[in-house]
Amino acid sequence: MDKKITRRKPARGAAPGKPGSTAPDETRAAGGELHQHVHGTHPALTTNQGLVVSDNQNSLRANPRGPTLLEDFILREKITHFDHERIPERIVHARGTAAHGYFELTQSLESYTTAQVLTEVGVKTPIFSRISTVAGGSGSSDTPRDVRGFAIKFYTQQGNWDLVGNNIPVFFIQDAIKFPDLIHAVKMEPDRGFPQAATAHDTFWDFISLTPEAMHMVMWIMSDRTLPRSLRMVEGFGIHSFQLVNAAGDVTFVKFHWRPKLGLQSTIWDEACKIAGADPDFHRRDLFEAIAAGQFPEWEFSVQLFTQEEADQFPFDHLDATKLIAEELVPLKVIGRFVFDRWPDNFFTETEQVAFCPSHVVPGIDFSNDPLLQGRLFSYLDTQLSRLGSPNFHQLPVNAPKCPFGNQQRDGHMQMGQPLGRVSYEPSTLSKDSSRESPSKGFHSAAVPETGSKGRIRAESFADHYSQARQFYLSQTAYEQAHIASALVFELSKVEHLHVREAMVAHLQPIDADLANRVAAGLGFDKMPDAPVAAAPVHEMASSPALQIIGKMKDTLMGRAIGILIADGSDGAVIKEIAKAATDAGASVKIVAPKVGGAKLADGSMLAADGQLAGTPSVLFDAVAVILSEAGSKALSMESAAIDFVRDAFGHLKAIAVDTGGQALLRAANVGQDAGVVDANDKNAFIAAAKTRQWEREKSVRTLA
Ligand code: HDD
Repeated sequence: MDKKITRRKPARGAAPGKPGSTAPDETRAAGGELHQHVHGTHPALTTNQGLVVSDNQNSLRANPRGPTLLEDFILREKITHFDHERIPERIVHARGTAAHGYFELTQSLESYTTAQVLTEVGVKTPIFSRISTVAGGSGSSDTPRDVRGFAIKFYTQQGNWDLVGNNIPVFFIQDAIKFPDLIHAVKMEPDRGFPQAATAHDTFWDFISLTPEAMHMVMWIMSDRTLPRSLRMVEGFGIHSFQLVNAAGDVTFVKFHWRPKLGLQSTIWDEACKIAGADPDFHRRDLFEAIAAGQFPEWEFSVQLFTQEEADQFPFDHLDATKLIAEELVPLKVIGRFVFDRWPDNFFTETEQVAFCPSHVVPGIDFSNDPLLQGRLFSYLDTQLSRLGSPNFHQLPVNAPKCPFGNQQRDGHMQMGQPLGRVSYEPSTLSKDSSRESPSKGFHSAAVPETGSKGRIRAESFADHYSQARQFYLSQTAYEQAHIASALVFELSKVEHLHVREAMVAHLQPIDADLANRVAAGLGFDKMPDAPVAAAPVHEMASSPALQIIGKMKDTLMGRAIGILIADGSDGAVIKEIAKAATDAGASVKIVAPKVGGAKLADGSMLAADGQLAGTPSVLFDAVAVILSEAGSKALSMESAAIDFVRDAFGHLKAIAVDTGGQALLRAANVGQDAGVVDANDKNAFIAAAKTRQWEREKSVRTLA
């Protein structure tokens, strides 16, 4: 809303009521137009020094049409502050969305750890969590094919614990020293400044084709895991093994997992691309609207616990971040849940300034020797210094612990505290109340023995790069396998260098010969490139259905959206029935009409629309209903937005409820009939079909690899 300022005195040299003038009892909006005064208790607008500003519309000029004076310290303060509004965006994960919430422990891990956040059942620990894409800049869209970062800051009574994970349980590389190369390869190519937020380009695949350890992650990023339907429908993983340490100093390895209450769900690639155009803020808006509606997103929090002796039996090294421990091998133990229940008050001060560091742990949680994690322990603190510009970034409200904290660190840029007394060192005898170390309560690193020779050596146990990639691919449903193969064809088709395409197809052979054949055929190869010489034999691993998305979808419409397309003459009773059935099933419903003012229904009443047809395509919904009169259908058959609405819904494998009148629009759009296209009067059939995608339909709408 425009800020309005009351003028008490006409400005010198300007006529009352004209631009540049100020008349009593009138207000002027920033644009200069005059408004009636809005009564209220507005505090005075001041400079940052507390000086009340008399005029926020005009800078100080030598005369009304003369030059602006350097003397205008009010203008200079305002513009200077504005010029410095942005801080460097995150080098990765620049685009993100965050929320406040709480973590509630339901099962104590007391025998494993001294971390109170994992031992005090029923205690609600405040959290702040940020979910992000990786490759794009902060203004990029929400739905590129990309990993989602999922960072959680637990404000525990023993200090802040940051769990900085992703929605995929493995990573591209085994050693942190490769991270800058990986990120340079995936980001916009440096000479041309594109593509934004995309892996489908030469430098990414060139680097990946030279990095066999990335092959497991390649399977995950080419799967629909990187196309989430909603941030409320992604899993999260701490990825690395961490160590839990109990009161006796015993160590147990742990991996952290969190699973969404709404189940997993993804979009179709073509749909994700179209969403980016229709609503670049699709995920951010979805989370905002869900929290505003009181539908608080929730995740189940679990651990996988295992000992060194058990780890020694695994056919892979758990310190290698390109490997996961299948749920079938070490089951997940559910120990709690977390909920997002409050949107930040201010995007910049919270979502932008939040600083996560994997090095932020609490007593009872320790790191493992995973070389990727070890490098991360350095990188994040360094990044915060560069982004936030001060070693006092922990004093920002979103970053400050919610338990007492203090030490003898002093001064620095933007020191906001007011440390008292003459003692700024430890130990001291001069002060009774300065902070001291606490051997009993303090953080102790796990006392694990270390032996061996120093060197830049990758462990032999890290050499198998294909077995888990194969396990992942073979654990997918046929539909998901086809999506992986097609994604590879799409991505590699964007690669200009033939040798890079060939090198990638070569890597697919040890993963699965059929996959390699499908991708080679999709790229139009006339012969299969030679398979690479694998550094370790490929093991056959047990299938793990827990790696699927389809297997982890929930039979629910909770959190899903239904769009109902109407026009003048639509049947209000049918619309009402469908809308009620959908909302009863937990979905949100939006009415889409050619005019946002609504449509005049068959009974003469007006029904307001939530969205205008051209700006509300069916990609924004999980299922649609098309409720039209014959005349309405005929009129919409001439509208490309209406044709696209139904054709995309069909092409994106969504359920479509249609009444007799609406059928004409489906025919005009060449939309076929199948089990997912149901009579609008059979609302139960529609609700059942809307809970899933019509996977069987896919072969009739597109050629998959
Ligand atoms: Fe990282 C940000 C997750 C490897 C260096 N990372 C960042 C964020 C997430 C992750 C979720 C965004 C946090 C936020 O919302 O502010 N990163 C991961 C995961 C990794 C990983 C799950 C592997 C398992 N990262 C990784 C390595 C390095 C970094 C190996 C460097 C050696 N990551 C950074 C960073 C960022 C970051 C440059 C950028 C912004 C920030 O830290 O705060 O330091």
